[in-house]
Parts: sequence; structure tokens; C-alpha cells
Amino acid sequence: MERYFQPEIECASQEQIKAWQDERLVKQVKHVWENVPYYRKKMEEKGVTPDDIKGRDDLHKLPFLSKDDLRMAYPYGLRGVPAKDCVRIHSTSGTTGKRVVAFYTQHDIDLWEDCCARALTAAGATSEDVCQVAYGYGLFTGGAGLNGGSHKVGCLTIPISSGNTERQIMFLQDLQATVLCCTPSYAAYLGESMKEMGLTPDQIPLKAGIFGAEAWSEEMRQDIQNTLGIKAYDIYGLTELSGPGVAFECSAQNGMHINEDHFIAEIIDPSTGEVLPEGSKGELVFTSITKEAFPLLRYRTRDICMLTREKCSCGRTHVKMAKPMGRSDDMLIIRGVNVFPSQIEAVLLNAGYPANYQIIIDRVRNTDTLDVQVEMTPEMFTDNMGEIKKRQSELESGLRNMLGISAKVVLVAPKTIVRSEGKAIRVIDKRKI
Ligand code: DLL
Repeated sequence: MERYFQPEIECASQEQIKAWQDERLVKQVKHVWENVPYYRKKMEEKGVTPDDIKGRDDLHKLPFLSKDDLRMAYPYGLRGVPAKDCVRIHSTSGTTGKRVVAFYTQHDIDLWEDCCARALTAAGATSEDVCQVAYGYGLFTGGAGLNGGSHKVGCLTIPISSGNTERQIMFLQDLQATVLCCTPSYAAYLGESMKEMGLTPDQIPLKAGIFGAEAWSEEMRQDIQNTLGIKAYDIYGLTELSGPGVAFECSAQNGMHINEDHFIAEIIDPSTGEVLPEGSKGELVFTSITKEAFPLLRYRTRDICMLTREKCSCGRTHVKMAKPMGRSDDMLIIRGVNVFPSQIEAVLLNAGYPANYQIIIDRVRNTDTLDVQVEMTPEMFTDNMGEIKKRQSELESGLRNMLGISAKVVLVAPKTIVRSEGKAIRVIDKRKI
């Protein structure tokens, strides 16, 4: 039986969803116009005022916001309420530039936790469950978001945070955790470590996992489901919009319902900004419609994705987003060809390799080189060089077919590639361009 945290919202009619979005968008635009001078200036430059926005159909009139705007307005420029009304911040790791700092009022946190509670409930969690939250706590949104959601559902929550793999496995066993929340790469690592310790999936009561914060393939889902003996559900979100729970997967396990009572999603052509029809692949753009402290209108996520309103078997009516296929800024241009790391991962996992790999790009005598280091599983590990060479060239031809350019594959021994407790680092680009 499908369970819902807020059935009247999650299963609302399309007319009701549109009515909420129309009304809330008008209010959100007015709030931004009155309280966020940075965005008001952008609206003025485009010649739009709140009077032009009567509902969802007018969304396209508003200017976009990008990560560059967030950096420019750092730290307080996009805040919609005074500091005295804010109760918390979260922040991105800032590896690719200035940090993004997002602010929250108590009301914002309350709605965000509802979204995470919807995700947990969709994965089958109830107050009977023990939920081990192994996303990082602190500035990262993963730990705090799922922690809050888990409380709302009434699960016994283990706020273990990321890392310390032995302790994670000890708690899974001793405290009989039934739901695990962490990044998919850490879930895969936990599965691998359990196997090494001689533990089989039936020795832990875990039944479901809520994995997100990074791209992961269907092949990786199967792998995690088998090694941990669970159902693995995807969850999506970004710090700028609140964190995890912007969208979440249901029992259908094919795409994530976007919480449309809080966010309006659009797909645009990333090069022209034109809004694309439903079912097209393009950049995901979000507009918050209920946020107080950090309202964002038409925020360009850079995530490449597709939306569908096809009826879902779970009974939820909110629009679904496909698994993001990568980020427009993840896209590598190698010898002039567009390559997404997810394409490389699909080739490796389809050929039976684990998701432990690293893509290394360099430029030698003005030509880009693409090396892929892939770990063998303990079962396939061999020191027979002939066998290794044969496997390497099989993978090389698989990659050439998928990408249209050649790549050099180096198979390495099990456990050679550094494991991640949070988001995995898959790409090392050494080119100095
Ligand atoms: O990763 C929030 C989060 C925490 C989501 C825990 C899910 C679970 P950021 O660190 O700001 O926030 O990174 C946001 O991560 O724009 C996507 O590119 C990527 N991302 C997040 N979830 C998924 C997912 C958190 N399920 C950025 N699949 C986003 C693919 C994802 N990519």
C-alpha cells in the first residue's frame, strides 16, 4: 500500500496544483520585488513589474538567476528578510568558486522538513522505523534535511553523519536501522565494506535507502539494491533551494516527483534560455513560491534533465523529473566532443565493473587525452597481463562506441581508488586552459 505524508497535497488535482502555483507565485514575486533589491533591479532592467505576473503562465517574463548572481550578491544580497527573522544558514562546499550561502526562517525549515518527510514516507518509512542519516551534518544540507524529515515521520533517528564506516555498520546491526540516507557512492562503499566483513544482506534489517546529492545510474541502483538487500530511492535537491527534498522518488522508482506546492519547474534550452515543451531535454530551472528568507525566481540549476506529467502508478500527481543526466557545467569537451561522465559510467557498469572509477583528462602536445582508471572487482582480479589487456581493450571499444572518441582504460586492483564519504570525485581535469 502506497503511503503519503501529506496525501491531500501530494495527490492534488492538476487544477489545484495550478491554483496554488498561480496564487503563491504572485505573492513570491511581490515579496522579492519589495525585499530583494538585487532581483528587483534585474526585473526593472527587463521592464517587468509584479503587475505583469498574474500566475504560472507569466513566469517566462521574469529574468533568470544564475549561480554567478548568487556569487555576486554574496553573502546577503538575495536575502528576503532581516537577519533577526532568520534562524539558520546552509552552504555549498565552494570548490568551484565562492560559497553559496542560503538563509532559512523557521517557517522555511518547517516546509523543507515536510518535503523530506514526504520522501521518507514514499520510501516506506513510518514511526516504526529506525533511520540512519549518514549524509554529512553541518553546512551541507543533506544531514539536517533528512534528520528533520525523519523526526517529522517519527522514525527513531540516528544522526551519525558521514564517515567512520565501521561504526556505521555496527549501528546498522546493533540498532537495527531499517532506512539509510547517504550519497549513493557512500551506500555502494558501505555495501562493499559489509561484504568484506563477511556480512550478507539478510544479516541486517535495512529495507530502504534514500540516496542523492550526486548523479547515479540505474546500473548503480541495481548494484546497491543487491549488495544491501534494499530498495534504493533517489532524492534531489540543491542548497540554493533548501536542500534535499525538492524532488523525490516513489514506489515506481522511475523519476522524482517535484514538490510543486513549493517549486515551479521549467526546462529551458541552456544556450538560448527558451522554455522547452514537456518531455524535452534541457536545463532545469526552479522558482520557489513559498520561501521567506531566500526566495529564488527562475534559478538556473545547470542540471540537464527532462520533466513528465504522465500519470504515476503511486497516485502522486506532481510533475516528475528524470534522473539528472549530468550538469551543463559537468560536460567535458574533449577533443571538441561533448562528453558526460555519466556516459562513461554507463559503459563501465554495463560491462560489470563497480562504480569505482576516475576520469583523468590532460593535454599533451596540444591534444586532449582521456584516461579512465577502473577498479576490478575482487572476483575479476587477476595478474594475468594478457587477460587484463583483453579486458581493457573491450572497455576501450565500448567507450569509443558510446562517446565517439577514444579513451585509454587502465584496470587497477580492487580498493585502489579512494572512496568517498560524501559526493564522489570522478573527474580530474589537469588541462590548463
Ligand atoms: O546535494 C542537496 C542534497 C542532499 C540532495 C542530499 C540530495 C540528498 P548541493 O550540494 O547544493 O545540494 O548540490 C546540488 O547536486 O544541482 C545536482 O547537480 C546534484 N544533485 C543533487 N541531487 C541529485 C540527484 C545537495 N539525486 C547539486 N541526482 C544539484 C543527480 C543530484 N544529481
